[in-house]
Amino acid sequence: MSDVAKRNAALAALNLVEEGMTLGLGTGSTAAIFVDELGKKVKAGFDVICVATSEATDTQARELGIPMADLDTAPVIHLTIDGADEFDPELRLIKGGGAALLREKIIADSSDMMVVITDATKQVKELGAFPLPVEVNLFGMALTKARIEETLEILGMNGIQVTIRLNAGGVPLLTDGGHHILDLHCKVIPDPDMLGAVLDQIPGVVEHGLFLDIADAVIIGTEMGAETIS
Ligand code: ABF
Repeated sequence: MSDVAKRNAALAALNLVEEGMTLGLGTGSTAAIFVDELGKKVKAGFDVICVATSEATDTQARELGIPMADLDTAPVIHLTIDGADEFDPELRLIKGGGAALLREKIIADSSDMMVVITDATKQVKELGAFPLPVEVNLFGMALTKARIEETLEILGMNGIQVTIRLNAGGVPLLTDGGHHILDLHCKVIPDPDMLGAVLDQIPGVVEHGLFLDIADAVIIGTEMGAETIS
């Protein structure tokens, strides 16, 4: 995605922000542009309070002087703006490429409105080309991985590679929540609702990157502007 398209999506989302709102701030490069632009409005006296979906976003926002609350003190979140790795025609998402899916989903699901900022390269007819991130507890991870692989076979999704997300140092990544991430290289997910429901039942799975019935709109940035689908 070009930075022009990202910025156009972020600016379109900024138009949705009203004085006095509590905002959820997403994670990823497009969300980071939104936070930068929001910081300019706050510097000009715009009144908002925000919660962040990751330590990285929290740090960026605080450095820009954006007032931050934590989830326990934010009574309501009016609007969350976040990125995505894929979206389909029903606005179902794959998220978690940035390893922030747990807080992203908690915040998005708790928000009155959740709006995705992205571009056409993330638009798919069927989810799955992007490896599906699944956040797993460190305890018994090998058992959880085996259960996930077995479950995929039962669903007829055979021979799917499941890999552990590594950090830049080449060791298993630890999320903000202190968990690991397994990436499911599904290639295509014929029934995201079924897969999501089944993953939710596997002991050791903390959360997964299928965001189903959560996004209210997707803003698709282009070189010329932005288009919103809802
Ligand atoms: C985040 O946005 C992640 O869930 C996802 O991986 C990322 C996409 O970021 P980018 O805007 O950099 O494409 O919410």
